[in-house]
Amino acid sequence: MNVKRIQLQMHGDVSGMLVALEGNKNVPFDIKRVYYLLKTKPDTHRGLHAHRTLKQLVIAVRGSVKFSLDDGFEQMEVTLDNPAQGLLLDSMIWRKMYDFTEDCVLVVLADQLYDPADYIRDYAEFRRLARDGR
Ligand code: T46
Repeated sequence: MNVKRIQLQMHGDVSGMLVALEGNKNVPFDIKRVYYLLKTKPDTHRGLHAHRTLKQLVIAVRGSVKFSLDDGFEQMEVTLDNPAQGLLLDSMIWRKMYDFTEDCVLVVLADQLYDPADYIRDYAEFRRLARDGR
């Protein structure tokens, strides 16, 4: 599956810690957009879509969340709970995020601007497109 964990360097000194994100360096694309998810209500899920072409790097800078991922052929579960670890999601990955802790903040870096037309929100359509693409 085109999903990868990326280890990010944690810089630190006596005053605290810092993680730097740089396009085409530790983030493997040109960063066009940054957004964050926060205050997700307990016992709800988010996502339930795939992107036609968008690539993203997701980091739980606070708290934790689980991802259920599917490329149309196989499924995997990933827990994000470490601000020094990114989850690289390629295009055509169906995602559902769940089990958000109350304090969870997810920072997302994207290689494209927001485009609602890039979303596939119907799982049957996603699976058909994913399988046709191979
Ligand atoms: C993903 C996960 C981790 C915008 O106006 N601009 C934006 O850049 C984005 C991403 C969303 N929005 C609006 C569209 C909706 O009215 O914010 C609202 C919530 O967006 P969405 O339903 O897409 O949010 P999530 O939490 O289901 O998913 C988002 C990303 O869309 C998705 O690509 O991987 O975060």
